[in-house]
Amino acid sequence: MRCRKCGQKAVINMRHHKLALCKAHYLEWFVAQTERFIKKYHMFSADDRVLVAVSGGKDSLALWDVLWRLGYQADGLYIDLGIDGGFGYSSQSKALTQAFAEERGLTLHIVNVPAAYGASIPEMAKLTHRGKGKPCSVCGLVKRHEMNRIARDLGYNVLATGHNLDDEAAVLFGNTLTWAAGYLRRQGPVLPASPGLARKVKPLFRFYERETAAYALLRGIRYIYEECPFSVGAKSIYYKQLLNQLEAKRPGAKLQFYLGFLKAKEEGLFADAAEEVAEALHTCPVCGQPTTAPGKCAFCRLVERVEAAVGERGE
Ligand code: Q46
Ligand code: ZN
Ligand code: ZN
Repeated sequence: MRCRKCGQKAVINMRHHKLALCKAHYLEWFVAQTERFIKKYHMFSADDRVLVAVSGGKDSLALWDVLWRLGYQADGLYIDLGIDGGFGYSSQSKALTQAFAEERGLTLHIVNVPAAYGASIPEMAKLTHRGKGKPCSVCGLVKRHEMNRIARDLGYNVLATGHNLDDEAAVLFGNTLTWAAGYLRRQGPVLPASPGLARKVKPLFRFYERETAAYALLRGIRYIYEECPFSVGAKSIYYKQLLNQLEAKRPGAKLQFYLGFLKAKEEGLFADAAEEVAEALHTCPVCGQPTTAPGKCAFCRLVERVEAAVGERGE
């Protein structure tokens, strides 16, 4: 297989694009495509202050690397969840993220959840009996809240995450299986800013996972290979496998599935319902973030319960 641009040996063949490229041209293509998507979907411009949520994994570090190369004002946020999993998942991923930022002279903010709230994510889930042994719902709630908080407190108007097409298609597949209209309504590469919340963007959403992995590897980015230990058995992994089977038979099916959804939304699917939801939000009296709950937001209620349980434990 030869590179379409220079005829050298190709390192990657993207069947859905009918495009094979060598290392140099692949790296160039990936950066240019990201820039194209940022513009096409009106994600942000050079004047915006972007906070990139980095986990130490390939996608978020690849995203931060690309934004840095493109000259955007992009700082990083690492949330230390206090997850060990027998191999120091959080400490390893934090060290890799810090090394990445130092090598490039980039600003990295770190939130340490156990230090800030008195319990790690798995402890919070146990103490509050949430999630049936899985800390993922607590984790999602805390991560969302902390990203919004840091963006608001430090004046970032855009929050960027490294979700790739495989992630997005799997979430869409899950939401479609249950016709979860509320989630479908808010799913997309850009979630506009609302009072108290920064705009959320996913600049890598049109890249297949193997493409972001190839970018990170070819660029020599050191990232954590292991997944979070709690991701084992997650439904999203099963959906990804199903979609991969489909993709193997029909190259491009995943991209078509997702882009078709975006087009349907653009044409008005869920449009009426979105207005009703926007009106239902109000401000949490404790943290000031928007919430649909009648009183305090879910995060503040969680923290209260964690504090009470930690107090009872006599710490
Ligand atoms: S939610 Fe669950 Fe992830 Fe949090 S506990 Fe790990 S697997 S990191 S995206
Ligand atoms: Zn080439
Ligand atoms: Zn709150």
